[in-house]
Amino acid sequence: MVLASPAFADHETEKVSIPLGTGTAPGCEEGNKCYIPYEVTIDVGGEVTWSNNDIVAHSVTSGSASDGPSGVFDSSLFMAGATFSHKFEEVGTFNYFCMVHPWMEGVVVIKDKYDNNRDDDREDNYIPQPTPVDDEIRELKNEISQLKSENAQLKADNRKLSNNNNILKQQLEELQIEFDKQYQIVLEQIKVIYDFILSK
Ligand SMILES: [Cu+2]
Repeated sequence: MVLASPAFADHETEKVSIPLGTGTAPGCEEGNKCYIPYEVTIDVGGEVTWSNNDIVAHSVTSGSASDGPSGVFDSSLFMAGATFSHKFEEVGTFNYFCMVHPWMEGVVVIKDKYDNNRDDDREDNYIPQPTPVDDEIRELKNEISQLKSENAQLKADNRKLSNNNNILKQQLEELQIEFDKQYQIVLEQIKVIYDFILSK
């Protein structure tokens, strides 16, 4: 079976730029801007090309400034305006740095390629599937976010109820005051009538 997928072709090459000013002084390492992009991911067999867009020579050397060269690839010094390419034949994560400017660091990630020409039973064809644990975690996360939104709704309802309660209390107090006022008026009227009867 041949599955033509142009998506795979997109993962075979990557370009990395060494921007202007990276070699002048440290600073590009803040925000990982010494090699741009800082990290590239391609399929096994793919090629990464670095362009030196700075005005001084740099290197692209596998390893790290602290541990030294790992020996997987090394451009050695290449000049301003020049490029260096390396083809990656093994899966892995390859850190690299510049031999002359140790603050310059980058990463190349080489991924297994889903190659349809291989036998189906090859381990290389393995595509990770979500495990039951992943599903469970996703379900729990959904449940948590649902509970959170329910809780927020309950809080809002509670606030509304307590507001309504305060309004009702105030209305009741006003009614009580009005009632007392009317009661006093009626009492006064009764007293007037009583006095009148007594005076006869
Ligand atoms: Cu450099």
